[in-house]
Amino acid sequence: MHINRRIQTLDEFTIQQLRDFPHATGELSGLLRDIGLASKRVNVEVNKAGLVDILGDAGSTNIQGEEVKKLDVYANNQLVGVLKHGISCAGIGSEELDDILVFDDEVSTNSKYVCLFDPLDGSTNIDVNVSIGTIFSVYRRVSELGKPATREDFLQAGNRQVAAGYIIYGSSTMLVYATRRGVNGFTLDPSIGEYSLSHPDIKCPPSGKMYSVNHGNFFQYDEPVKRYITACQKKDKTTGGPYTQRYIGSMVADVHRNLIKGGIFMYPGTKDRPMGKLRLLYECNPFAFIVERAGGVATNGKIPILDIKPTELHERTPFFIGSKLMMDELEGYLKEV
Ligand code: AHM
Repeated sequence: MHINRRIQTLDEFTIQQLRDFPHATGELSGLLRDIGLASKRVNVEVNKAGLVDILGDAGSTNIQGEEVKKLDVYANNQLVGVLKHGISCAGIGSEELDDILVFDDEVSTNSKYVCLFDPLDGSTNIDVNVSIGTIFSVYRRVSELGKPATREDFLQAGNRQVAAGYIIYGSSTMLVYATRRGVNGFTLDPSIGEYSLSHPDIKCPPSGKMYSVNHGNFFQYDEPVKRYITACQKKDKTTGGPYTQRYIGSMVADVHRNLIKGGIFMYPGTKDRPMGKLRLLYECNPFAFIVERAGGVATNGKIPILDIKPTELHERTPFFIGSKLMMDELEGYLKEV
């Protein structure tokens, strides 16, 4: 029988990486496997989202007599379930939950990682068949092993992430994750139900042709941001502008595209919401870690996102992320008074 060894599954890949570190315990690989499993279950439900009229609306009872959960609640429950019953996670923080959830059984209290996630980002796009995603972030605990995880484990600066990743439920389903060793992308092969390495060692192009921002908020942005956006639309020999505007309203899709093709994504503060919309712990930190590992840059307009020391689980931050040279150019505008 011929087995195509050129295709490496997510499990094979993480085990291969473990072999390079003989002292590694395999906990991180276990965590990634658990998240991969939860995402496959979410993927099945996301693909059925258009059948809502047949299967029943959220909150109602479907024809099998089962209660239909909103997809973001379903995704949250799947992630909590696998991580609680796995052997690698001492607790979770979720965009869907007000507070952290600490697992207090013996295995979990001896686990060295905590995980934060946005179970279904861009969920307002589900009804219209636009790509959405799951975003996750992994930290090594700072609290004592053998005892329950504490809030301090979750309120660490992004530069202390051990791993971060996302799953994009798009025209194909992909899991992309980063560790200090680099960024790799895996595409779900529906025929075998496995993620297979499709985008090894992803590097964010230093420049690109696309900028992503909500133009509807233009008059709410600070002057330097407005000037930069206006410059993106002008012909410019140094930048190669005008850039193309692309904004899906689903950050996973927007940043994924820019990571692969080059570009810049912005969610600045507005007059009404000076801290913007996006959450530091669940959305910005994981993407900042991934994009920086791939050679890009992420800031809040003043300092690197990864240097921000969080004080609250659900805090928000202005967010600028993308190709290095485009971010340098933006920084020039933001420095102007
Ligand atoms: P959500 O958590 O309610 O899905 O919101 C997050 C999403 C991001 O994916 C996206 O970049 C942003 O909200 C879009 O917001 P806006 O419609 O204000 O531009």
